[in-house]
Amino acid sequence: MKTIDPSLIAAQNDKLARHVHHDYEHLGEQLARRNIDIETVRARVAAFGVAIPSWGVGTGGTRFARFPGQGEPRHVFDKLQDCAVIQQLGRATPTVSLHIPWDRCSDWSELRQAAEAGGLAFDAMNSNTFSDQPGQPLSYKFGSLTHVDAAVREQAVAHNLECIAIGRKLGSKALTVWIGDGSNFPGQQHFRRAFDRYLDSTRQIYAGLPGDWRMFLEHKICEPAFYATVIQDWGSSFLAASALGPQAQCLVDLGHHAPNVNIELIVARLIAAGKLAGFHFNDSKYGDDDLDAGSVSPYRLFLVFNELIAAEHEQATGFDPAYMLDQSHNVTDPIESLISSAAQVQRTCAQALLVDRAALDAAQHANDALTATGLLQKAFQTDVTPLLQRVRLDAGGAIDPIATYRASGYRQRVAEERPAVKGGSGGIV
Ligand code: LRH
Ligand code: MN
Repeated sequence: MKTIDPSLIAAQNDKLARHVHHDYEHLGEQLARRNIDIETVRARVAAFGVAIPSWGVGTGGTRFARFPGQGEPRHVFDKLQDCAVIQQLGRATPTVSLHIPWDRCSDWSELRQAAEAGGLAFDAMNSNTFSDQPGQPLSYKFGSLTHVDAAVREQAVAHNLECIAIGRKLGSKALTVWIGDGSNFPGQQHFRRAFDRYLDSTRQIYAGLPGDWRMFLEHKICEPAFYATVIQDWGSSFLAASALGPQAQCLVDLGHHAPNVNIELIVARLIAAGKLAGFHFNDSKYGDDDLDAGSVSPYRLFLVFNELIAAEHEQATGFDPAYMLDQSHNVTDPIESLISSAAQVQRTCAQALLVDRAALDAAQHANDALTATGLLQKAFQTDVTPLLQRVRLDAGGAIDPIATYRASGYRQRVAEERPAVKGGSGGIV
């Protein structure tokens, strides 16, 4: 795995380290005046990790077109190498979430060794019954796990069980099930029967879960179905996860809600029920835009993390969320977007750790709304850059990962090794 020469990272860091230590000490003094021990925050942030979506290291597209960049990964091993570079520089992405069949390979143990060589492990597996593969006997045009034809449902169940089998070889401990099943016309689908078929199919997948695995159900308001989606919202997902059992939980993709939905409230509800699987972090302005996390509404991301850190602080029962990115990089270098998005999510976690929880409790009990919301804004408005730089430096990463990545010429290097890819019709990958 040919990543970046560590001596280049060290040389880049040498230019900046003195400032980082100075700025870190200064931030420490500021936080100490707020009764916050920066060392405690640094330790928690250093332990924070968010998984990289394997499908995010290639250039993404929309239904209209995809404009491939230089050095597009050719296969899952190229993707892993790019993920290793993201981890080498940012030190916030120790795991990769694979998507089958996009990441199919002939030797899973070889893939596992390659990942370990790159300092990576595997997070949740993702099944794909939202598109037809070459040679696939039955089409998912009219659905998969909820299709009216039992043979199609069986095919979709078998695919999910295969994803579990692959994940077991790779050391993964979870399966994410997102299906596009739904309808485009009123009357096209019987809502209750479709949901019953979903439960019947997911029960068969659930029965195939190893005891230490989890099943993440991912809801989405629309696309590819544009009238109704079987698992359209957290309510449908929660009903299903509750019917399936304790290993089934609800995964929140930030882009899968109607505009202005209060996602942090949904998160609080799922935490209270012990049913929060985790997240697909990204950002959006209109629909499932899959934009870089925190790039449009960083305060919205902060309000989600405020609920997560509050739950951690209060030791909420069954609270063990999986953190993953799920983005489509249509106009940026995917490696740069993933490095900066992971750092943005890490930054948001750090900011949420600065909320004075005791003062917040007191303000809430006193119905002092202005003080309460002011405590959140104070944490959000704290520049934690020196802390993030220190965490990367201590972990052997790059103080300025994007500048170091660009100085490395990695993209130009892989562009020579990997044949150029022609632009093509639409599709996210
Ligand atoms: C669906 C989704 C799902 C993935 C896919 C790539 O929109 O968020 O999580 O399978 O994107
Ligand atoms: Mn998603």
